[in-house]
Amino acid sequence: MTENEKEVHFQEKIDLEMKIEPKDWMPEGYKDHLARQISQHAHSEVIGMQPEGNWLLRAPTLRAKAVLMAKIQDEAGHGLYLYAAGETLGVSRNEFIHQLHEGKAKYSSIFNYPTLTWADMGAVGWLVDGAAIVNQVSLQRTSYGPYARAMVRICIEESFHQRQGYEIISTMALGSPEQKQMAQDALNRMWFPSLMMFGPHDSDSPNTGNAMKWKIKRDSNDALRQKFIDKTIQQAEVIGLSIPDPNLKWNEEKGHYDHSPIDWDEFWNVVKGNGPCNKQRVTHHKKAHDEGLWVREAAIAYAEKQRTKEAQTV
Ligand code: FAQ
Repeated sequence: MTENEKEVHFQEKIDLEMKIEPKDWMPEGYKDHLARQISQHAHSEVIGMQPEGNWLLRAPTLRAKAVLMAKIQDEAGHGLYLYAAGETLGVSRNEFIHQLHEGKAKYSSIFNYPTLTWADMGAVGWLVDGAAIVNQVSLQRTSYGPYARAMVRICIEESFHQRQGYEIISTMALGSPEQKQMAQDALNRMWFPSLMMFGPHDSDSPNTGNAMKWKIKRDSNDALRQKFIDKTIQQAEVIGLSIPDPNLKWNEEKGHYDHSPIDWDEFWNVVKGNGPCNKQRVTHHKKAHDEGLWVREAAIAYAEKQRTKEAQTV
């Protein structure tokens, strides 16, 4: 088959909703696009452990601490599934991490905001995991098999994460006036950054065209953001919190809520590395990575030893 025929056959498979698997032929552009998105997704899961790790030693009860610990460990697992999915594209995990440290690979803007109070643990689970689920449920139907399968498993765990966050925020919202104020303050600070997780407007999203053609993305940034807004407003109402947007209004004609414009200057500033915590997050990741070198070396040495042993017994 010529390259052109291979490309036609590839697109036919995509159009027929068939999954592309690691050994299948794929255009370089598809491979690069996936490696970029999967790695930035993996980095988000891992960097996302930091804002929550900040509260682990200050959780108000033993139960809250155990639940938060389990949740943070799940995020590490999500990073692992995603790095493994990314490695099937021929890029090593080391290379992905190198790109993160060099600032060539991105991670979600939301994790560059500080978590100032315990209520933020509620807001992260409720809003950040809630937004992540909306995005990831859609990605369960992505065209690349290893990414789609990772998403199925991740979504099951994310729904537990969203519930743990909602439990924290609702307990505080229905608690004393001071607790309710903390919950409202967390919502005020996290609302717009959560909407930014879905990326720029479709008209300013350079990757969407190919992503939709190749069915890597199944819904656009704006469509997913709107879905998240529509479902989250009711959740806020149930616990008596107000979404910090005076222009939220049900639009009968569209069947969706209208909302205020998003501050895209703030978004790009954070994406470019100038958010409140960007430097802290990457510095911490580098330090942890360096300090873990001996663990990686020990694991490699052990695997080598086992291989030699097995070779000798054959
Ligand atoms: N932050 O052309 P588009 C989680 C970049 S997991 C930073 O629209 P695309 C779990 C984008 O990369 C959360 N950068 O790009 C958890 C591109 O730059 P590039 C992570 C962003 O890929 C919870 C440029 O802007 N989820 O939270 C952002 O078509 C709690 C132009 O944008 C995923 O990663 C942003 N928000 O659409 C963990 C889902 N938005 O790469 C711990 C998978 C855009 O060309 C605690 N990813 N950019 O240099 C996706 O679905 C997509 O990649 C989008 C962006 C929707 C994020």
